[in-house]
Amino acid sequence: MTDKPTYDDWKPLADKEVKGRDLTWHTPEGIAVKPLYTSEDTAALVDPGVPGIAPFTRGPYASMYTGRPWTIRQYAGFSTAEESNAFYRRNLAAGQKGLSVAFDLATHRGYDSDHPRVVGDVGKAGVAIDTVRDMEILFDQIPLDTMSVSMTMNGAVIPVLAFYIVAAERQGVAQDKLAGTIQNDILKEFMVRNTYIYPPEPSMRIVSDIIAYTSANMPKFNSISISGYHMHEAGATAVQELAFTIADGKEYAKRAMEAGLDIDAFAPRLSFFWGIGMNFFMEIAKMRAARALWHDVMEGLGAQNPKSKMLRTHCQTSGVSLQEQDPYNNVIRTTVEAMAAVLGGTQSLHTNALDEAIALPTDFSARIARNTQLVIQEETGITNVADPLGGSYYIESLTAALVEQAKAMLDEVEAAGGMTEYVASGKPKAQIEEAAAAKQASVDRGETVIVGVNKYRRDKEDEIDTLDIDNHKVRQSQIARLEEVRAKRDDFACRAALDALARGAAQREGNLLALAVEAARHDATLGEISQAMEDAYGRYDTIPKPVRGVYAAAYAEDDRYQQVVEGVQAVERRLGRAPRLMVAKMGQDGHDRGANVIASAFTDMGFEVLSGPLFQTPGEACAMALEHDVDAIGASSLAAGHKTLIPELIGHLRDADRADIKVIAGGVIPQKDYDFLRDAGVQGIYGPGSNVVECAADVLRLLGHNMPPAGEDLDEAAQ
Ligand code: MLC
Ligand code: 5AD
Repeated sequence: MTDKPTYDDWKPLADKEVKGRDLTWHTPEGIAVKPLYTSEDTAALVDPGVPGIAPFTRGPYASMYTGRPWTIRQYAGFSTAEESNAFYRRNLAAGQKGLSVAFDLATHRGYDSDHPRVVGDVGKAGVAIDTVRDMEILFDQIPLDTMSVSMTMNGAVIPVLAFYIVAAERQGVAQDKLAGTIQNDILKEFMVRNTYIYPPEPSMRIVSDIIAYTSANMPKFNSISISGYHMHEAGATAVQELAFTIADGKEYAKRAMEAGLDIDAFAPRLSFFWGIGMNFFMEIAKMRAARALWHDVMEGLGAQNPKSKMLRTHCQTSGVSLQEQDPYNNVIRTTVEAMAAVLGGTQSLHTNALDEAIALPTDFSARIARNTQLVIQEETGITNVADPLGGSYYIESLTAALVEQAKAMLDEVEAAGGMTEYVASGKPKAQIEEAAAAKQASVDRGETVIVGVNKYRRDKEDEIDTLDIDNHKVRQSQIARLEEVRAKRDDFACRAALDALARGAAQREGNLLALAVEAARHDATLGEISQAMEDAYGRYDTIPKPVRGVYAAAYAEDDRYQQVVEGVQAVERRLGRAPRLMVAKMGQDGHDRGANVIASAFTDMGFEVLSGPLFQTPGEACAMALEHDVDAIGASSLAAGHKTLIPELIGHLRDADRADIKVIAGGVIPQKDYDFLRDAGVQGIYGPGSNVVECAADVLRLLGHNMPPAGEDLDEAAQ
């Protein structure tokens, strides 16, 4: 028998075929992916073993999908509890298996629907929940003793979980029967998602109080969903997502142990959550690497029970990978991402709807999203073998590379004193923003191809039907119910329970969730329960600090970029100072990836950029713009508040006699709202897929500069 051919035998053949071109792919993680993997690559690696046995690289359960398929768990919520309940019931009847509640931003940030700061947010990006009564309606005719329910809540996690427990009680279901998951992952909120309420330290107490409460009273409930998803969406590389998420998990486990809990009493109910994007094999390897890493971390902390060391996860396909242009392509993207999640061994999955980049899902788009999973689960045969990719030379090599890189990053976190400290230093946020800016530059320059956006773009787009929510109507109905609940309750008992909660928060006594459950039984509202704790802890504010230099470096040689930079300089000569842009985030929308990318790119191009704090009211944004005498305001909106908040901002500018300040808008804004916004005075609208350099060129034009179209120089344009 001849010797088995090796990489060295293959290399000259490949070189000849491609005439010596280097076929190495350098990923954003800094991994050099070779054009071929062979048994030589895996010979030196530890064998990944089998699913269901430590270190669980190949999956947490022995039989995996051959025994039970993953849970089809679509994240949803909008408008009122009644409407969301009806939507859930339709979806369950059509094949969905578990529930996952999306709350509106007012709820996330601990405000009742009648609070003046949340006028634009009520019922928009999720369902509005103010009281136990709303929660009862949300789960009407959905038996909470058999349905597993995930709730994505972090800021107002105490009142929401308390409402859930009490709503179940009113359904006749005891706490120990409740199966589900609460997100309860506050560290990543400070890094990327931004729906925090209190400062980091008291927020960490809340997390460990919940872990303590659920491990004592709710044995089937997952106390936390340690989430990399939002880092992924904010632009993190796979290594950043892996390392920071595992480090978050370790931090929560350590805090719970410091609070006196036995690790094996709570660790089996810690769960994870990954974002799955288009880098197919990388995402599969990421999920496998995570399981191996978590196993080692938990061993290091002294866990004995195998379940404590077994990483179980939910996955969601990537929202930012989906586009407004040619939106049916999104069905294909989501299918590919869902396949990666499944081949990576997820326990539960959400597939995004095709209208993601425009609005919340309609019944139609939600059906296609759900059917994507049903088809994979029931038609492809993928579920018939546990971990079908185990042993692939490429997958195993990539998994090992990710483990190694993530370990180095975990060591860095450890050296900084753990993840709470590391997050407080702002370093992980800055690293993720840098990766995001680099990615955006690569898309804008066409190096990363997005079909239908920066390549194969259509001349004219077809309009698709999108969901529109009348937030004024939702707000009115929420206010009516709040009044009804407040009128009917025993105010004295309610006040006493809230006072006990406030004391518990201030004096570090008792369990905050237990105290809030008592207040919820007396129909305290979400805003009241949040406020009781805010009195002790205060509300946390941060000022965005955009990264610098990433854009400039990516565009060092680019003529058009140079033309824009010169345009900025010309305006600067005319004004006697650099043109000033304020990037505004109004309402409770904390999605700031886009705002940060704009701030960072415009700074590199020579603008003076003022980043407003998150959560401004239109009045506050206007006051800040006037104080700093800006030339233009870019309002970034990703949570559907644009039709309320942006016209209000323009109204304030007009009242102050400063209609000369140009207002542009960017983010998730449906085409059908463009005319409405233009009529209101918006002078430029930039949806997903907009080129940042061209956006800057437009702003220069608005500021009176004679900026030529792309591809022409100024002299041609003048002719
Ligand atoms: C599973 N089981 C098996 C099995 N597979 N038993 C035998 N053989 C097999 N092959 C058992 C399990 O042990 C378990 O029972 C039960 O079946 C359910 O399986 P599971 O793996 O626990 O699945 P599930 O209940 O779906 O839980 C998955 C999870 C959980 C652990 C990842 O945390 C979860 O559902 N998370 C969802 C989080 C989510 O939806 N988040 C949305 C975020 S959206 P037992 O008895 O052991 O429990 C978001 C967006 C935004 O964040 O920003 O707003
Ligand atoms: N309904 C359905 N999906 C939602 N998402 C966010 N809010 C909702 C909702 N109310 C999804 C989107 C988004 C991600 C954070 O979660 O895909 O990108």
